[in-house]
Amino acid sequence: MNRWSHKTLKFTFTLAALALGLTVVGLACGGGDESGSKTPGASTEADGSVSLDLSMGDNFFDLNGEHNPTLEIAAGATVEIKLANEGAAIHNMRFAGEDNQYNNGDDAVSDPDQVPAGQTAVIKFTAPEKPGTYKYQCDFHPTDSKGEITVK
Ligand SMILES: [Cu+2]
Repeated sequence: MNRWSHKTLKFTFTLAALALGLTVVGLACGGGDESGSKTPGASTEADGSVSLDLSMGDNFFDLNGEHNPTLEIAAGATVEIKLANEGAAIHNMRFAGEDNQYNNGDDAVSDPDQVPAGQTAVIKFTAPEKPGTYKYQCDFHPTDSKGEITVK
């Protein structure tokens, strides 16, 4: 093998390694798009279900310091939100459901529906199939403790 062909071989190998590296980076980036939620702190299971922790203060919902956060969830995902009342007042969480109206049959309400100071609760529901913006609130402080769930 002469000098030139050795150099060519080395160059080809470098190109191949570079291409492989780019492919791996490309795959890693693409995987994130399949997540069921882009909400910070939310975890998405393999089956598409979403779980996250939300605090309740006086009077606001709190996601890692963000008050009344907009939660982004995939259409049809199974959602479980663990609620912790870190305020002094009683709170809860109600999700308006598919019709985006409160106080009817398709609402989801935390269990228990009245959460005393220092206590925890869980709200479970299936995200609507139709993409859009849906409301959630605390029934005790509906003008202050409220937010939206963006279904995509
Ligand atoms: Cu409240």
